[in-house]
Amino acid sequence: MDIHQTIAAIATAPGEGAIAIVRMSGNEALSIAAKLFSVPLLKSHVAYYGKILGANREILDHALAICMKAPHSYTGEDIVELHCHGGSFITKRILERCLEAGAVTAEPGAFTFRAFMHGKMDLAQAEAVQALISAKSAAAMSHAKNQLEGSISKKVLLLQDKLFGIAAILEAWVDFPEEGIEFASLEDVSLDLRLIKEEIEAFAATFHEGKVLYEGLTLCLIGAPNVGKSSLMNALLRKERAIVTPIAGTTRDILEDQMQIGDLSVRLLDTAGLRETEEIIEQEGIKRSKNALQEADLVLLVLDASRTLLAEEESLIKSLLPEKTLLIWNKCDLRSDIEGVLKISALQGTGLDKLKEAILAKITYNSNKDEVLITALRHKEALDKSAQSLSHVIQGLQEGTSPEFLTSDLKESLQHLTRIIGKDISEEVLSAIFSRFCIGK
Ligand SMILES: Nc1nc2c(ncn2[C@@H]2O[C@H](COP(=O)(O)OP(=O)(O)O)[C@@H](O)[C@H]2O)c(=O)[nH]1
Ligand SMILES: [Mg+2]
Repeated sequence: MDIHQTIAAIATAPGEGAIAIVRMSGNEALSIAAKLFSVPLLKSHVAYYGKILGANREILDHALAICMKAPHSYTGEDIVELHCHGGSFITKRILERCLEAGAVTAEPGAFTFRAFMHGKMDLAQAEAVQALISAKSAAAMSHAKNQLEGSISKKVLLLQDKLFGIAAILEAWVDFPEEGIEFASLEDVSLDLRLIKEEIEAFAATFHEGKVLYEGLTLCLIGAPNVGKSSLMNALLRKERAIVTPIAGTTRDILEDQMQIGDLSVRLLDTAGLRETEEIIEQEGIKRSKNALQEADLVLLVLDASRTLLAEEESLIKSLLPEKTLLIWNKCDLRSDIEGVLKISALQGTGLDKLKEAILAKITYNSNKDEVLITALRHKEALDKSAQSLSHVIQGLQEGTSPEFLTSDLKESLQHLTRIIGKDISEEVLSAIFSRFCIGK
């Protein structure tokens, strides 16, 4: 991405609206504005009312124009914003006029990319801009805002600081092999490294929670036919979404719907009951149930409290991952002396609040808004690699490897952390990140 040209884009959402904004950023922004706006933009950060003029001085629109002179702007460059009437035709025409007058079209994320290149924000903050725009729940928005304010960057810098301290000790050992050892004992350094590594791993482990926060949670109802999966789906959604009948094999296809649990958005899947069958449609439904099972973040295995467990159910329970499964005893209106933690009646709607609490507890989602979570796979991979390099250092220390060799692993660990905030990063990675942005951001 070339940052020497002056870019222009429509910054507001497409369609009709009261006002739309066309903006430009770059060295030529002000001189281009002088060609197409009837009033000179003398002062920075002041709105001027005037006319947008075509190449032959014809009036295209009446508008407000604001310039924000470098470095006091979003991108760190001269920016001009034209606030015009919000029709899609007129805004396109005004954008074209900017291009005629010397600007080039902005690629997705180009403005934020420039902000990053000019040191207005680091890479984790730039990624937060997009996260904020695409946030679909209050919790996701609040997290993105913290990230934009630098929460992830601060945490990374803190970890790096600690590693720099260790690097200094290792270097002292190299430079002063005799006295150096007195700076710190081998055990102390090992212990410190282990603690830092654990901290990095714990930070990486927040990825799951972060993903749930942004993308929501997929819950899958699984069980034998007629245990009340569809009834539970309806009870949770509070509407008659799925067909419920006493006939086994009623649900064939996967049914899907959205709901909220606490501040999380949840995708609920109802599936065909698992059993041996010759019926072709039902067989296909069962195949789909098994796929949905794989895809789910959490499986709700529904059991019928009014009868004893079937052999198939016993083996199903054994085949599911305990950390991904909740056992739910339904039809407790028919029999309540059952031993089980989650007892519900989908028919009467009892036990559902406890079930929701159990779901939140199971996915270890805590709505503590101040906790710093990572949500980008890129960040998780960098943290994993950083921890891995540290384990090489720790292992080397134990085996008595000379400090010279250990410093290179330590540097690598630091480098992986640095990539999160965006130094030392390849062009491909950068363009992959910014191409996900919208145009004009
Ligand atoms: N008594 C009682 N019957 C239920 C309950 N939940 C479902 N049923 C009945 O069990 C039958 C099968 O329910 P359905 O939801 O279709 O089960 P699915 O095959 O697992 O989807 C229907 O006749 C429901 O009315 C419950 O909590 N208590
Ligand atoms: Mg069903």
